[in-house]
Amino acid sequence: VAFVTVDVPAGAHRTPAFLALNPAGTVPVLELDDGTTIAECTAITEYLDHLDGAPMLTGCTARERGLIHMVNRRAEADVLDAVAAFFHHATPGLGPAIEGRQNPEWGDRNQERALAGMHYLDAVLQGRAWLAGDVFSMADITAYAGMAFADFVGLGLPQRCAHLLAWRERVGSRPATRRVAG
Ligand SMILES: N[C@@H](CCC(=O)N[C@@H](CS)C(=O)NCC(=O)O)C(=O)O
Repeated sequence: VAFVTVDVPAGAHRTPAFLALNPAGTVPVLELDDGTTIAECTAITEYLDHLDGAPMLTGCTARERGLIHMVNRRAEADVLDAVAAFFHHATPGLGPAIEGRQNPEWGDRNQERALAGMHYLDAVLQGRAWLAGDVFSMADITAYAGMAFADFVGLGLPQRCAHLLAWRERVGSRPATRRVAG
């Protein structure tokens, strides 16, 4: 995959050229050789994970796929998207040129939602190494990204969530994570 930087703080994701690739005006977007565009992290992950017919992150059996998608959706909605809503509404976000109509109360509500989402993930991790069971999956990546975003926006992590914090160390020490962070 050839990576192309999109200058989000400068509003490059709101230009007509970018909106033609993804009308939602968000990164990332995957552009295939035939011009097809795939947006949404989950959809992009599904595509890349199935390219060689041997998925490693999205499950092989019906049971694995069901569990991975359930936890992934909750990590996405209740942590990643909630942190994003906190960032866009309760902080200066991407700045006045991009943040058109902010609603601080909605931002605060989403801070509570994000913390509740982290407590949910902590409960899921009781007695298991990874969020969807014994195998590292897309759900772990989504949750890890949500928690990194929470750090970035100063939302903080609940210290009482011992399972979640230990899992975070586990994900952070994986070679692929270290390569991205590093
Ligand atoms: N549900 C989308 C969320 C994408 C998203 O929110 N991306 C952020 C990354 S910085 C973005 O483009 N934000 C720009 C904005 O909200 O204006 C996905 O899974 O790809």
